[in-house]
Amino acid sequence: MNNFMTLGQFIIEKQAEFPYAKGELSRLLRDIGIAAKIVNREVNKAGLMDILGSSGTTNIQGEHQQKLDVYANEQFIAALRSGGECCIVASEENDEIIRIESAVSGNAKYIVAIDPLDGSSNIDVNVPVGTIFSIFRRKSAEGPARLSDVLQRGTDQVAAGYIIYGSSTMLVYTTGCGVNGFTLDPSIGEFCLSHPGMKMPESGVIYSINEGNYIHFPLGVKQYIKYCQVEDAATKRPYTSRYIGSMVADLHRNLIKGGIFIYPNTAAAPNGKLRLLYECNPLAFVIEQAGGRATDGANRILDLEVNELHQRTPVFIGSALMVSEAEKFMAAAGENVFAQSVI
Ligand code: P6P
Repeated sequence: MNNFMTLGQFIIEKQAEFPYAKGELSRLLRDIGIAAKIVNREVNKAGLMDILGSSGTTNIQGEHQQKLDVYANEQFIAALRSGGECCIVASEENDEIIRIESAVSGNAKYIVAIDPLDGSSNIDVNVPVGTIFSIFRRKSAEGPARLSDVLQRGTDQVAAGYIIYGSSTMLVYTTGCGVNGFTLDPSIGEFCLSHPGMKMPESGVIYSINEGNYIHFPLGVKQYIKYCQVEDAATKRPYTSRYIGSMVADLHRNLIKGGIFIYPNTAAAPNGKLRLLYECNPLAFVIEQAGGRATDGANRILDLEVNELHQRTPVFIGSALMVSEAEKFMAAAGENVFAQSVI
């Protein structure tokens, strides 16, 4: 008798909690789990196969696509297409939405927004990377699903999560009833429940930000970084700086240990770098469900209007007390104040 619960068993058992417990969302999560196992197999062989390095193409973001970016994108789209529950995929790797024709004429109700392989520039140096996914129900009642079905607020997500391909491969997701983590057991090829009911520490001592961009940060962010570095035993400062350059890996560590991740705007990038639809919204859903907080420095990420497919947003996400502290510095400094230096 095995004493573990697989992702499939968990989904079926929890299905009653899903707002639309007819099995479609369960099957959709199963499809994502299948693609994750296939991508994991290739990520783990990177270096042994001709699958490292750039594909020689660029995506709409103007970013060089890694071979594994393209491969992961193809695998998730294929799994969603064959699963039959998804009618549109919005991917970081594709300029436009992808209509799943077989589903559009059918009765597929779900939209999936995905970053198939986030942080993939780290693949060649064996740093953990991740997949981030966000699931909506289509809003339009009939006819082919359309862009307006995709451009929904984060609060409208019915499920969201990520896969981290690291020292072990984990799938972490929420359907709005808490957060659960599953670790892939390669010996049986199943994701098994390893982190039930994940809760983010209310505070922490880790701050994650690319300090190489310090001179370009808003004044409030500069002042918060200096606050993190001040010696103060009562508040366990100075904090520890940890930044991997792979958002899923940084967020996963902070979810377990406590901490704050910040990718702010700059004068040159007024909306920051990270994408709202398939990076910040799904991760904000997970982090909030685990008891954390996610804003753009002032406004709740999940409440932000989504007007464009590849819309970017500044993001402050992590332990609730740390994010609130950072927001105080942002409010006191005023919006979009880019003082040249802060000692
Ligand atoms: P920078 C990876 O490209 C990514 O989208 C996130 O995973 C990561 O947190 C961030 O960008 C790193 O960006 O500008 O610090 O290299």
